[in-house]
Amino acid sequence: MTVSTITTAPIPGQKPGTSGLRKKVTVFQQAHYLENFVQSIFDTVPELNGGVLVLGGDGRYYNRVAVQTILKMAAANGVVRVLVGQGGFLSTPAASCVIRKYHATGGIILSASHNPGGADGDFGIKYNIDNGGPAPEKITDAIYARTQALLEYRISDQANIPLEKKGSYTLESMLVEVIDPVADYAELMQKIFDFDAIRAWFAQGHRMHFDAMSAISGPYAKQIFEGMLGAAPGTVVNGEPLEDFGGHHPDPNPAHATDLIRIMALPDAPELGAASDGDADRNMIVGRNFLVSPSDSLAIMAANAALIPAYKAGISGVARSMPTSRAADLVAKALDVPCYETPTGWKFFGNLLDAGRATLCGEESYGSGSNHVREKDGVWAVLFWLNLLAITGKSVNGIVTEHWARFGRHYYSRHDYEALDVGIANALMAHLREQLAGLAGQCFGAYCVAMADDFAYDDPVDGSRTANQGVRVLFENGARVVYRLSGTGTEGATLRVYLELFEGNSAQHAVPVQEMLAELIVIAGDLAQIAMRTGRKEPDVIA
Ligand code: G16
Repeated sequence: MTVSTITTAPIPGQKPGTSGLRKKVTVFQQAHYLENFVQSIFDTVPELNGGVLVLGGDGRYYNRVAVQTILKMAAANGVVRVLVGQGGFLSTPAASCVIRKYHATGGIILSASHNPGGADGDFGIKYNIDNGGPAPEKITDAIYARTQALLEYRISDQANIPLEKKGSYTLESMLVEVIDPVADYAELMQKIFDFDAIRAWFAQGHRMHFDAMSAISGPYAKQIFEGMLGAAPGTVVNGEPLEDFGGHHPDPNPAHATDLIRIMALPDAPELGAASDGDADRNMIVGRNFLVSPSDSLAIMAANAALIPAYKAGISGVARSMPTSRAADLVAKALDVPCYETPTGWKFFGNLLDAGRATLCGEESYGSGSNHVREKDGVWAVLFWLNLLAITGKSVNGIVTEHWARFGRHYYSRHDYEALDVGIANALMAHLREQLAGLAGQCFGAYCVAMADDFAYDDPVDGSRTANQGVRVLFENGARVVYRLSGTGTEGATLRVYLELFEGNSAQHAVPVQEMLAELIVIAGDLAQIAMRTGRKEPDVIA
């Protein structure tokens, strides 16, 4: 048993994006690729030497290999104890929960989230800090800088740890504890929600359909919904995590969770439909033939938080990413609590949650969460809705339409243009930025521009400034278009166009979304010259 120091060289492009480093599996399989990034984490976070690390991933292809490599590198870099999920599994929110519960120094989470898996799919790695949340940019920037100067890494040559069996093992002088990936998380959920009320709701014969998309939410959903809450066996489908997600694209949105949408449109559909993504931090909520937009879901959670045991004393504030619709802002105003607008990326919520300024956070990208962990949390969101259904006796559709009647409806859609040429996408954004100064006052039909800018965020807790976070165009009639390039893709560039239109009159609330947004969609396309510059007539994904 020896620790070796291996000579390496910097590898270009190891820059973490919106959520960690995401690349094709084949890129991660290149010699030294994973090791260089992992050593850069250990070099950037010296507290890990002598510290406690949490480790696990969503089980996608390469997860097992990467876990063993990281364990051997952790031992060689002075980590004294690692908590690793059995089988190498930990959902992203569960990893956050375990980091917090055991006061770990940090965690390494292996996932490319909603991106497809398998040998030809994507893989990813990110570092979370001791609050359980994604490392802030000053740390990810430092990790990246370290990758560009790295000349060696350290690794033990000891045999693999048997990850399939719970128990304690030693690797060099490091203690490796293989833990139940679900237990700590399930215990936390019991403290937040009214499990008795939900159990009674299922016992009355109410039904749910949860599609785990063959990803990591399956074991959590099965144990909590079917095991602890008494949902009928079979409530959770695609519940076994598979290395290639069974060919599913584990992204819970109408474009990829098509089975769920179809089932929820059947005459005998259950009351609640839900899905989660690769690493179980996203959620999609569906009523009978009725899709809940993630932005609305956040607003509705905020408006009804007092019905949930953990939030019954009230919420301190709400936070949403900038492109997320402004539905939550109206609720915050009614509750007389602040609403924070942050850049895209869950890492920006961490400071607000730590400082107690926000209790609930959410994003248009099918993510919501609270101060219980420092990641968004798919199963938590489904439990929130289950708890609301059980306590109110209302339907999903009823809760949403009542909310619109009270606050008005923010019609909302996101149009994605995927795998664009990077140069073309950057030029499109540059062209938009060039127009910004002259846009205010211009009218396009009934849409007159009130304000246009490139969003910058000043963190109210640590004073840091994050600029260039997306072009937003606000219209006098309350409509808004936002343009930004995704930071999570692995192929070319993805242009995201976020469209929003407020309608206060409930007689207008049943108009189909794309129909309501039709004029704004044309204006958004013209302003950015999308068809002309990209050659695309239609978006690849409408969410
Ligand atoms: C990540 C981030 C989210 C972000 C989403 C989309 O989610 O954690 O905050 O909203 O990506 O980001 P982008 O628009 O840059 O692709 P996940 O579920 O992929 O970890």
